Amino acid sequence: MKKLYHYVHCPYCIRVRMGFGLLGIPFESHVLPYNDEQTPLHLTGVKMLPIMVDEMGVAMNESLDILKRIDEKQVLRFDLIAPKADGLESFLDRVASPVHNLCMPYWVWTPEFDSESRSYFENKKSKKRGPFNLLALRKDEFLKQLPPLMEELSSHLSPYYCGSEFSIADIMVAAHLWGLYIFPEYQFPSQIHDYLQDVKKRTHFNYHEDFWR
Ligand SMILES: N[C@@H](CCC(=O)N[C@@H](CS)C(=O)NCC(=O)O)C(=O)O
Repeated sequence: MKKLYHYVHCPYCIRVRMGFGLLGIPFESHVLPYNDEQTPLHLTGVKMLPIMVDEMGVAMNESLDILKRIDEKQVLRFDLIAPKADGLESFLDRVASPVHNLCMPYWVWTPEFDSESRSYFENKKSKKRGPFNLLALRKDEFLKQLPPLMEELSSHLSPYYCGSEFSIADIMVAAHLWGLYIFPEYQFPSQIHDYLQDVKKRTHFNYHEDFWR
């Protein structure tokens, strides 16, 4: 069986979990503590997850490369993204900033983290974003950035990001937005919530499953 090394909150890791789920490929799940540098460095030479290790023991990283490798029958329809690729990448970049600023202070209190990995994560992330207590105080500023982004997303959905067919683009969008469900004062517009729930259903995604094993 393939092994997947991942962080529960990480959108790139969620992409791969969703892809495995959509394709019905079972995998051995390994949630690594964020401060474990040794395991990813040993597997790929880079401290970055997700990492998939195949049945032959070959390790690879990069979420989209992993998904292309496991998608033998091209169910994920990477071909549909090309005309929308720039817009999609730009949307993901712009939405990541408020999502991460709002959610990081909450993610670190989920069972994925212990005190050491929490300190490691906050030390690393606060270099760019500032301390998490200040991020939490600035929540209104970040919340205000979300409605125009949700409207932009909404204008692309008909009902899926690339048109009538579900594709990898929907997994990329949903994986980036999923973490926002943790933020207590944010509610997705109902169309976006329904869209995310549809992606969840198709991909048999269960965000919390590794927490309660
Ligand atoms: N391009 C990579 C990005 C993966 C990535 O950025 N992973 C982050 C977690 S969200 C990571 O492993 N960071 C390690 C660290 O900052 O210590 C992909 O698509 O897989």
